[in-house]
Amino acid sequence: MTSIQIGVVMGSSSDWDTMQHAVAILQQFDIAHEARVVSAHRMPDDMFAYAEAAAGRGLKAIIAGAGGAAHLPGMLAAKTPVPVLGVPVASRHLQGVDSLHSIVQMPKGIPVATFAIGAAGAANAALFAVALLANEDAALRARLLAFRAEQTAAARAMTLPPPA
Ligand code: RP5
Repeated sequence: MTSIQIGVVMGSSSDWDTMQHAVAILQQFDIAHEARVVSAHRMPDDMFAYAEAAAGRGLKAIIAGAGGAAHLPGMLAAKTPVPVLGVPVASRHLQGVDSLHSIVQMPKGIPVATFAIGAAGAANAALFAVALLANEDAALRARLLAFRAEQTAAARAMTLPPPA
């Protein structure tokens, strides 16, 4: 059995609409991954246990999504040397600006790589994880380059309607 390379965690099942975009990318690239709810404030002991076990389990990165006062990515990063990629989930009242600031404004010493708010950030966090893994995997790098080439071709094929 292939060991899990990337962990995808989120503060609540309500984050899944956003975080599923990370999982879809990992599936597309056939990256062994797991996805689960690990809430910083509702299950702090589980969060610590997840972080403490991550390196020993062979995880290469953790993609962590959370909304509001989004402690999860930073607290995970504080408890593991495994790189943490933070995804700000759009919140009900502040549209995710609170999540973004909570994740990106880590004090010096414990970094969290922070991505855009919402689905684009979740997908990009997964693409970033693929790029990290591709440093040690030539076949995966070739697939990542092919993925980008498809985007380039699609952009070049874009046409615009006549002015209204
Ligand atoms: C955070 O609180 C979660 O990451 C989620 O974005 C937010 C709201 O959670 P629910 O009240 O929808 O479960 O912990």
